[in-house]
Amino acid sequence: MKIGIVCYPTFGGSGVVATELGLELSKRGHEIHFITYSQPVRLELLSNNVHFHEVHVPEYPLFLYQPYELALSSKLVDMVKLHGIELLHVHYAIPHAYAAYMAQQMLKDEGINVPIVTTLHGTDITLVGSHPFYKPAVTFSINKSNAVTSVSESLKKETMRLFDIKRDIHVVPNFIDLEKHVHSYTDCQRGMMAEDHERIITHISNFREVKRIPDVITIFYNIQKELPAKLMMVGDGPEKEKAELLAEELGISDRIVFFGNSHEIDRILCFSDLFLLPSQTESFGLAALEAMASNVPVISTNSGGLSEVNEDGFSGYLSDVGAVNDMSRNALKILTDLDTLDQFKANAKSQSQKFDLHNIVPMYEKIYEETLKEF
Ligand code: GMT
Repeated sequence: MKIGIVCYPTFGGSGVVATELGLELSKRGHEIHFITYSQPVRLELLSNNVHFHEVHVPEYPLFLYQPYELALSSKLVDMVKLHGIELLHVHYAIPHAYAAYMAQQMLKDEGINVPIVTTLHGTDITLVGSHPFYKPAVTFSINKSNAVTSVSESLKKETMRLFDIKRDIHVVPNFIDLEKHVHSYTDCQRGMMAEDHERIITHISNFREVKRIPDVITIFYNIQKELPAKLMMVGDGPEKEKAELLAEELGISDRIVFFGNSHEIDRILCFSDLFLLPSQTESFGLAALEAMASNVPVISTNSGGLSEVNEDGFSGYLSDVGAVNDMSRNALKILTDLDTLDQFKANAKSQSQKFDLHNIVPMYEKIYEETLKEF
């Protein structure tokens, strides 16, 4: 199949899923066209059947806001015509599903029919999409898509609760390429980051309010009072400075490394002992899955789809949002004794195998085939 993939090309989970999906589909013989405003961060190699088409938005002084959707719709029309793209798979409803619908209508006018598959990722529904300013357009775009997928049961339920949805939603969970996470957790140059007796705790996110970054710092503060530990803070976003200030106030700055956005997630996870994800809400928690695939158990909240990913008492522990003392106690339960830690590491790896890309990607292929047949 010739598939056009639209996504945010950034470090965010939706862009990562879209990119990894495109790459795997290309290995399975499909021709993939990424259409977005810059080359997706995880898309390192373009090839015979992996193409990238940049959406340009010319600046014009009349516009306070440059019309990205318009530029994207036009680019989609051009690329479908030029490359014979058979299906558009858009990741993140806003504004991608809306722009794809406009492109579909323009193409229809020229006798070209292209179905749209929309994948809902989380904040497009829970935080942004349900805002009254966007809600009618998001509802319309979901209902007009030819197939809709959601990354968890929880997100599907939220979508049905928040919007007037008149169609079915398929649940296709996030996935992981286990072959990329084959390293052993005993040999990861951890000596560069910490002493042998220190535990390494890691958090990776876009440092937005929804991630509850102060909770990460507080949980780590409680942990390091009980045993020697270091905290790796990976990513960048509006809450980063607050986190740095809190660490200073608590007198633990020298125990925390702020990496910023990193292309070396695998290396950092390789030397990590525990992953913290105390989010307010999380439709899935791809970062937690990546941690588990690297043998790293997860301390998370039980919000959104996290309970579909992290199994309480097995791959880590789940607590209520804001229950930092409970999360600290659970972290210490895992970290204090080395045999327990090893057991949780092995469990985390085994839990991640449920999301093996070899089982999940065919679910998307089946949806494409059915959509094309029915369209
Ligand atoms: O907030 C983020 O983590 C970024 C956001 C995105 O759209 O890039 O992530 C969402 O999509 C990911 C991939 O499906 C999910 O794993 C994340 O849980 C989800 N984030 C939230 O729901 C807050």
